Amino acid sequence: MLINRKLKINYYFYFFLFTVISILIFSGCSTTAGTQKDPIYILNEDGNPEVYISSTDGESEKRLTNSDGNEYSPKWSPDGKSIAFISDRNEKLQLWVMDPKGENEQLLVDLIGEDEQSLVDLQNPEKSIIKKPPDFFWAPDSERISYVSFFNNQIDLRVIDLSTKTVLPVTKSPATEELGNWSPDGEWIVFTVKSGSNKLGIFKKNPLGVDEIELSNDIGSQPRWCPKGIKIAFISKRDGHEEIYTMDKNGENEENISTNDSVDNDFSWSPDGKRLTFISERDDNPEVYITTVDGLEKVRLTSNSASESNPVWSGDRILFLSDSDGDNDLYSMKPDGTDQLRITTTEGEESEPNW
Ligand SMILES: [Ca+2]
Ligand SMILES: [Ca+2]
Ligand SMILES: [Ca+2]
Ligand SMILES: [Ca+2]
Repeated sequence: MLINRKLKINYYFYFFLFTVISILIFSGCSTTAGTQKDPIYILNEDGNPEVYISSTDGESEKRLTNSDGNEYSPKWSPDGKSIAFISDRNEKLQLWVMDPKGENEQLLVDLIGEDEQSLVDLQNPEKSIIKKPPDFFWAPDSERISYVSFFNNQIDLRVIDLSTKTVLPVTKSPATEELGNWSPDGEWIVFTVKSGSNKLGIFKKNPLGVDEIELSNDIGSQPRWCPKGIKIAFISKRDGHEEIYTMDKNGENEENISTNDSVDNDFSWSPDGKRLTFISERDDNPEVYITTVDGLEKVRLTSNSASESNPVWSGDRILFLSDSDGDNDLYSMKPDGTDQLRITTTEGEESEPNW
């Protein structure tokens, strides 16, 4: 009896230990997946861009798409289960989604109408009405995507529900809007009205309600909520050149935080919303910098005569592009500029990194 009982206690103890260890390992993995995902990007090696994924250490990379068309703008869903991207493989710009292995590609929606396709040629932007791939942003719930549409010769913002494929108009006006991201609570979409209206500026709208609120009368670009939802950063040329501004989520306290006569742009929030990384040419050529959200403390993180671009802050690292060996490659570093790591080594052009 006693031996039996001892065995039983041992059994329960080891079962308990196994469960605890499993939970620790499992939750550790899912935490990582929720923050710093593997870098995805476009690689154009032979005139045919494709979506690629790399491990964070650069040791393994994999092509995810295989089409004759041009792919653009791969973006992770916040839950890390899907990658959305744009492709013109069907002779028109469309929004697609696939899983992280590059399988189960699914067409979501046309971004441009039949009549407008002939006006858009992203490979020759100087001849194109739209100069860059239409913006789109995952909702925090990973179930919806906001995007820019170009139909009936009109640029508007829309939201598609991924499970039902229902499309909801966010704006419907002759004005030209530029899309920003979702507020972290998923309630609001921030956007700018750049032309074609007597009310230009930065607005927020709740796509499921009726509220549309003006935040700024500046026709700033790239409005982005901070990950904690407290502030919105944007680029403004109100001083004649590009500067990074912040404002409170209600539009108050607009503040120039880059404060420099050179071009400052291309910013990305830190996950805690306390700092931003950005590109500045204040030291003669594009370099990666970080700044505190009040703009008071700035640190240059890179130092070379090459061009750095597209810094993306995720977890405790910054992913960025540099053409230091003649063509763009993907690198990452810590937010203090140390531990720089080269991720890709191709002779092709990497672009549009996301992680
Ligand atoms: Ca392709
Ligand atoms: Ca419009
Ligand atoms: Ca540089
Ligand atoms: Ca390269």
